[in-house]
Amino acid sequence: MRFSSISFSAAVLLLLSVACSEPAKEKRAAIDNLIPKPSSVKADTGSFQLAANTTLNIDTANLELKKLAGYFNTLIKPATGFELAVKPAANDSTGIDLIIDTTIKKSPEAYTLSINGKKVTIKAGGGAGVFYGIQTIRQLLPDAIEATTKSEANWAIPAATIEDEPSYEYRGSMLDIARHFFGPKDIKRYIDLISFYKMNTLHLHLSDDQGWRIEIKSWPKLTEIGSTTQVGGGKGGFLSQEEYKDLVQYAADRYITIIPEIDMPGHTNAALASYSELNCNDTATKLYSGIEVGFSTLCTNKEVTYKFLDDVIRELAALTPGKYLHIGGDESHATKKEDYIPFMEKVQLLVKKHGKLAIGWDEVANSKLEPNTVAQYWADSANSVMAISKGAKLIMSPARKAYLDMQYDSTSKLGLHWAGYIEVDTAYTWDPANLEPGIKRENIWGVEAPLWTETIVTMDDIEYMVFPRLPGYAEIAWTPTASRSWDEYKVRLGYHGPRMKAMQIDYYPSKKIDWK
Ligand code: TNX
Repeated sequence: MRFSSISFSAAVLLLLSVACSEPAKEKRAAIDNLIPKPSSVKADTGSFQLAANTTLNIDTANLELKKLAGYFNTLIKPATGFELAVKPAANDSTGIDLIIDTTIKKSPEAYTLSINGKKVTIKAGGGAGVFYGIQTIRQLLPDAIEATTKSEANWAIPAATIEDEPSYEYRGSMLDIARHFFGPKDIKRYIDLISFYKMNTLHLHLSDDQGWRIEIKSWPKLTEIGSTTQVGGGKGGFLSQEEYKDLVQYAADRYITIIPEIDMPGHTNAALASYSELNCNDTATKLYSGIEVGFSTLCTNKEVTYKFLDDVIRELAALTPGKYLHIGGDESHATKKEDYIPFMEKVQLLVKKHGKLAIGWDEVANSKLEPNTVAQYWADSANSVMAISKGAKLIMSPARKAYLDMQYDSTSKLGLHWAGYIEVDTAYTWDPANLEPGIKRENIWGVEAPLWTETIVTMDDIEYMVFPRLPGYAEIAWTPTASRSWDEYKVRLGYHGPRMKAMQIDYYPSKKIDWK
């Protein structure tokens, strides 16, 4: 009796351990794992077989579609070895149809994707939608599609019909290349990574106390002096205008707009160290490589300050096809409020003079706002509500939820924690339109997750802080809140582990996720 009960429990244990190890091997259909989650997905039976002789069918007179077809080929070529022929679309063609149909009345970012045994069709009102349809196909292909060398896999795309469109128009991330400098190669990788999750904006923080990172031809010492260090005292660096233009184009080819930020009147020590005349006492400051904030200010009542800003904004506007320039305005603790307010008003007018619209951190709301100035909520809901009352739309970047430089928990080796610890669930489980009383859906332009780089030195560091949180921010911006739930999302994210590995992303393996 006793013996048999022992063997019975041993058998149960054995069964249990077999059962427990099972889910790790279990494969879920790729169609169930898409991030961000599409508006509507109907899985079908069968699949489309991608092969060397598959054709990309387009309206060959459309240059944008030609580019998109080229992009598709560059995505799949390393892993598959295929270079698909691009052909004029014909009604009976088999293969992959990329279609821009300008009669579609939805957002140009919306797309439909249908896949069956004979054909894959992406249809959208604009190129952006086609691009997002391509990203969805990419996620439906095996993870091995991300390999950088030829890899053996069954390149099948599961049959389905997907209809999809973004919830918020603005979906972005910010990269601070001022505290630590990151050059074109890293920035391009960053662009590639965020575009995979259908984000459309990269905000580049180009100047701060520790470094000035963009060439300004009319004020050359900004980079000759102001770019030569970074946090910790490294050699820093800067982007030449040619490099910057190339990045803008690289981003545009991925339907990403770069928004350049020159932070002011505070966060300006690098400029103050480069030109003595920008200081009220006419003495250049020393270069700075610490991580304090709030100690520097441009001299707001000197004429030369506005000549300087006019030149900087003019050159930056000429490099920027997008509508917006970011003028910072945060943490200007060394500027008197009575100086800060007219300063931010004058700078908005300079931005306007050069044909652009301004974005400022939420403090900008203390000044009069030009029509269409956007406020970026990061810390102060009262400022943000004031911005709304002055007619502004908001970008939502609440530090306690969306700051990619916040540590995951108290054991994180990188990052800060002044706004709290942000584990993957904290990063995901918030609704921009339900975070602060007084900030409603109609006040919000979109969502941005900023990465400040005081503690971030290498691309690996970037990846570790950005992933796996960024896919969640992308989903918050893309997928309506009513269609999102943490319990469901965390499973999908678990299945993205192998994908991120295939993309060689050095992500933080959060214990909140059952990684596959
Ligand atoms: C606050 S957020 C800042 C940045 C810092 C960041 C560090 C904002 C507008 N200002 O200057 O880098 O905290 O988390």
